[in-house]
Amino acid sequence: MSERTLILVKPDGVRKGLVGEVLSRIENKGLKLVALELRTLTRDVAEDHYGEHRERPFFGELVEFITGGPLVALVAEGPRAIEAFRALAGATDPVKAAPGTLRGDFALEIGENIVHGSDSPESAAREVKLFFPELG
Ligand code: DAT
Ligand code: MG
Repeated sequence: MSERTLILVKPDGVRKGLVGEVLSRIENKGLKLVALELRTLTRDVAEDHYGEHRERPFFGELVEFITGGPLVALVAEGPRAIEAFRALAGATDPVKAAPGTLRGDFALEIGENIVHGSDSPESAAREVKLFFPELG
């Protein structure tokens, strides 16, 4: 059974020149790309995407950061794609993320942790629709 997940190479990842590295790891893992685009998020889309964090103290900074430059949004597909990419990404806090993961290898600060990946089938459905409504 195949599933889809929404992945972002966040603005810090694009700035650091890590798009190729992230795409390589996704493809090497065997996940299939089904949509991919470089874009800069509007505040509305950013606040919608991170809606679950609206009440958190870091929400304002998070929205500033994610709208602060171009990012790469993509949808990847494969068996257990959601969990597979979360494993490639590593823990949210890059200091705790295992070496060998994207966050473990390329980030140091929690607010600038290179990538996003949907965390459940429900968020994947919501996020894929938000970023790529044409995928249905
Ligand atoms: P994840 O991105 O691993 O799904 P999350 O959904 O808990 O993590 O949080 C979304 C993003 O918000 C996270 O990638 C970075 C930022 N963030 C989370 N906790 C934070 C904190 N304590 N301080 C600053 N930014 C934080
Ligand atoms: Mg999350």
